Amino acid sequence: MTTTAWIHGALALATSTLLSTAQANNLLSNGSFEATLGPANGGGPGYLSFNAPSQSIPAWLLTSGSIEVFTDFLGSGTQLIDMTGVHSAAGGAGPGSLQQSFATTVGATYNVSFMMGGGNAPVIKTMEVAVSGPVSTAYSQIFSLDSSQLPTPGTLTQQQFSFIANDATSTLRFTSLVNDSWDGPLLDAVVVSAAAVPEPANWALLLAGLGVLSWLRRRNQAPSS
Ligand SMILES: [Ca+2]
Repeated sequence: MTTTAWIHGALALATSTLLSTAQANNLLSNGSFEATLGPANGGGPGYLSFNAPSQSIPAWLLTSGSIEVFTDFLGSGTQLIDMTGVHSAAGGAGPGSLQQSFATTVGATYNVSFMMGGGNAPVIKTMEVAVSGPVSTAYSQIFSLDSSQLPTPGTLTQQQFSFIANDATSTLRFTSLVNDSWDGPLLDAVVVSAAAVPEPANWALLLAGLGVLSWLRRRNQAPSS
């Protein structure tokens, strides 16, 4: 094996190690709502409603309002959540608030991604997304979606943000802000992962390899005397 081949091999190893570090695990359980009671109970495409307080959605806590497990929208897997289950005007408990807590390291950065969608009037679906712990709120933002702009009714779009944890336990909470909506805001594929912090040894190997490659290239390009 030549020196250059060896360096290329080492670079590939360091790069793949860095990439695998980035492919972090989901800190949430049942983030895609596939472990719920939805379709089986409904006997096929359809929905199932839950009112707060409820722990019927495994790993999640419904703290207020109502939600529905849907099976006939284009999310991830076969099930997702309609965050406004049965709205108040229809005699329901209104927009839902769904949360899950997980362990975090104070000062560490976390990436959150989720899918959001909607259908039927009103076309604008809004949802507050917050991360809080016993000490303070690390993140709070209102996500708004014009569901008439979706390529296909029922399509969901990817959303993401990052937060720095203030507490050893953080609670991610989704709260629908739409009280006269049948379909949406829809929620699916919620993933929380620790931001990749590459091992110093991997970075050192990567930088050293790049340095040697650069030196080899310069040496090869040097005019022969
Ligand atoms: Ca799903």
